[in-house]
Amino acid sequence: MLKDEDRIFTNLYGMHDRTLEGAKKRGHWDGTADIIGKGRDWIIDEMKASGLRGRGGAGFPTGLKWSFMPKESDGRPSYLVINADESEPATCKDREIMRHDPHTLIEGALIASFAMGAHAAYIYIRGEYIREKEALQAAIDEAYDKGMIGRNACGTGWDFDLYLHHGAGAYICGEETALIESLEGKKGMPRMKPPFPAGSGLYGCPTTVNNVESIAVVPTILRRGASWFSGFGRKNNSGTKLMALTGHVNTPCVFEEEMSLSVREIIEKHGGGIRGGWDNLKAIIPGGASCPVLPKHALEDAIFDFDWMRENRSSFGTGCMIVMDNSVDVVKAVWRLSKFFKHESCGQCTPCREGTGWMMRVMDRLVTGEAEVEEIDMLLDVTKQVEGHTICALGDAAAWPIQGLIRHFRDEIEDRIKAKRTGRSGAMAAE
Ligand code: L3W
Ligand code: SF4
Repeated sequence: MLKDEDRIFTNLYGMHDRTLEGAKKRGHWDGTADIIGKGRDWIIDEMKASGLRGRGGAGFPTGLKWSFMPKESDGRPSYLVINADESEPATCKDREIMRHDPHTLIEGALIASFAMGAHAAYIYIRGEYIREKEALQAAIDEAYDKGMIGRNACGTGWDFDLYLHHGAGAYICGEETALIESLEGKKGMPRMKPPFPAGSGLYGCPTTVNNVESIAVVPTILRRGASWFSGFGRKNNSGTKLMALTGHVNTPCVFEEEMSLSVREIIEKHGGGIRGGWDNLKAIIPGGASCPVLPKHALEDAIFDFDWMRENRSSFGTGCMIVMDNSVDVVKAVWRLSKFFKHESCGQCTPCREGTGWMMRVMDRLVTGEAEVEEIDMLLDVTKQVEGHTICALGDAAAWPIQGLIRHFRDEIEDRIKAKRTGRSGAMAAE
């Protein structure tokens, strides 16, 4: 369990002063110029050694991603883009950083941009995050006023500009290339990859897109050392992480914890246990709507990290867990997600545009029990036609929860179809 002194985010609940002065008192902006003075290679090597994996859902190694950026400029500027379009259902961790600890993000943006040779960074913030935008902009203005960023940032000789861009509320703009398109003033539609943004990103220039939390942890990692950070969690799953618990725990919350604790420890320590006790647990969705649901029997020894979740056919995602107790109609819960993905598909590629519609319509019939039992396998087949055949991960994200539902809760789907046939009240009407 993480001790208080090991926390990176010291103002998660907004109990302290979030201004520059308050942030400095809590240890932020301490020795920033010294860190930059150690040079680009040192910073990137430390980030690699820390084992930090991207905190936005995909878990790609951060230091490795930075190393893809060109060492020498070919005449094009390099950019850092920070993905603050936090829109994943139940994911609400980055918002706490921007509301209460914005200077961790700004200091991280400066150091990360320097390491990648970028003189400018953009933060793309979710359209619905109005208060967060205000808090962050106030902190950016203050950092400019006090010379922490801008010309000769922190007295390092490095010029650095930070821009805050307010999105318009489309989930797909959290996909990194759609976000770049949107920043360029176009419709937020994903691009084919490759090229990855490091080769051709914002305005066709080398770009790295990182999640808010991935950037906000950088200064503390570099101050305390890579081995301090990698000392938490298991190999390949290191560090501390902002996590959240929503749903049927006694105390839903956002918190910082070390990686690789058990799911049960996380729920009991931070969530105050399941409403009605552990035996009343039905299932979890580990870290975002795209992560396949896991039933209670799979969770007795579950470890909350990237590798365990992948090995058990789910995903750690953002680490923001949805907890469902036995009162939950899990078929209906996944049906609701299928509506979400259908609604948020940008419609650019056929398997996703048509497939999300097909999946939702079959789910409509399953949830009311009006489908035929054979349609369960037909639905599974449709998910496989979508998975891996789309431009961006939204297609996969729409397919995986349904696959997880069929894998673990097929009997519940069949029961409601049979109940409908026999006139029993097992099948609930979809809202
Ligand atoms: C250079 C290569 N760069 C990969 C980079 C790539 C990207 C990062 C990860 O989806 C997932 C999605 C959601 N050369 C590279 C390379 N990169 N290979 O690494 O890439 P990738 O493709 O693994 O993932 P992605 O497309 O970024 C993200 C899942 O996260 N998710 C979403 C959460 C949503 C939020 C939110 O609302 N804030 O976090 C939750 O599970 O479904 O599967 O930068 O360019 N060879
Ligand atoms: Fe758009 Fe869906 Fe294709 Fe992604 S997978 S580009 S969201 S249509």
